[in-house]
Amino acid sequence: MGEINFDGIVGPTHNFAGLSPGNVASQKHAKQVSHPRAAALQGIEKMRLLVRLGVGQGVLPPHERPSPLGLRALGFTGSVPDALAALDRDRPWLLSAVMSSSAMWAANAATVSPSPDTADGRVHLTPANLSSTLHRSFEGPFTTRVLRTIFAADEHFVVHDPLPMHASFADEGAANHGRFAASHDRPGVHLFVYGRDETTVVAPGAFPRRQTLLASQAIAASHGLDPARTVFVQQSATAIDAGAFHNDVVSVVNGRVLFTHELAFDGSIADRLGAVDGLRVVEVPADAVSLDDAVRSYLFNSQLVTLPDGSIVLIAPTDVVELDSTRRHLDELIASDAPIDAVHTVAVRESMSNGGGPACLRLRVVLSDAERAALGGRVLVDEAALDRLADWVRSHYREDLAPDDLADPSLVDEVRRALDELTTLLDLGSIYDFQR
Ligand code: SUG
Repeated sequence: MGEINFDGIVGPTHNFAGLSPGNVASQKHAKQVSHPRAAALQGIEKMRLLVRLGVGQGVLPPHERPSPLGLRALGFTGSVPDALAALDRDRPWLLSAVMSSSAMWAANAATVSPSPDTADGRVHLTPANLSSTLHRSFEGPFTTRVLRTIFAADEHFVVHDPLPMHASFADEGAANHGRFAASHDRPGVHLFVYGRDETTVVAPGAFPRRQTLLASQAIAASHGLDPARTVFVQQSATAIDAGAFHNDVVSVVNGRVLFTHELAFDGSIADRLGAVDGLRVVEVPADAVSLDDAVRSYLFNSQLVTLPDGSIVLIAPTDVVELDSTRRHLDELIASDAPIDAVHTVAVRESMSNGGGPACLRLRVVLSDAERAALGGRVLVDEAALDRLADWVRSHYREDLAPDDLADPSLVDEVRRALDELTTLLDLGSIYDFQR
């Protein structure tokens, strides 16, 4: 039994549109020129590091853009370039919404419960509805199609429908969920973190609370998790209002370890996690690293992984060594007896500029050998497969993309050629609407 990180491949329309209120980096970089080729290659190099460290690695394909669902919903049924031109003229922000490459943040693709924890002994996945932002609300149905292609073997896997598209069911997937377990094959304790209960309406001007308690509870129930081993904790309003729009911006779980900022939760988080045997909470005090520095550096949006030799390493964005407070604190942490043995940094600046660090880019799935063997497609990658993906990126992706380029008709053709070839590389069949 082992963990596989499925990373979202950054799409050819990766761009900075400022579409996510409450996400400081997205707002700050709005309308800047993006670099899709560099972005996708940075993601591939991060995966290469994980492969070299001996951690299972998979990929999820980019979504078709412009979003066919988004265009249909807006009443466009004819020529795609004409639709883009009309949006560009009348409502440019909707143009960037249908062109967004936000599905790259696979931590928001779904919530996953591995088979040792579910009532029927199968792996359960619920694609996130991402109902809090318009551009991301287009993702759920296609994510469902992709997951049902990869996790198709129904003796092993259940891919649920996303929760209904209502504010009461607002769900952002694994970014607000962590699993504690003594080892991957042991029964886990699930921590679901929510921003508001389903009856709360957030005051205008406050940053959005993107996950409801009801959504988290509905997922835990449909996955058949043991209520005695399932914990629901509210994220602190202070953290959300400092820019922690997902809980994975301020904490991360691995094994028996919770690495978290002091202000991520109100009150003692350890007291809420009594069900975790041998729990180790590594809490970073606000006077060592302020919440603002945590959000700026994405210290906690690191991947915390157990390597084959049993050591625990943090895969952090390079930003953590560029900022004094986080560099100093990490040095102290590694020298201490805290259960984090080493830090590896990865350069994922293009993703970071939209508020996505190393942990945002991956969906963790714990699988047995039999489950792993039952995966559909050719989505598990080794270094040779990553080389092929990098070549594919180099031959199809633009170096730069400016806001004005989003309506360029030739971009539509480029995206289709790239994705068509990718489905062959990953052996996924005709998953895209344009292929059907
Ligand atoms: O949902 N950014 C994403 C970042 C998601 C990060 N994921 C996790 N924390 N797991 C979001 O806010 C920005 C798009 C833009 O502005 O162009 C965006 O969607």
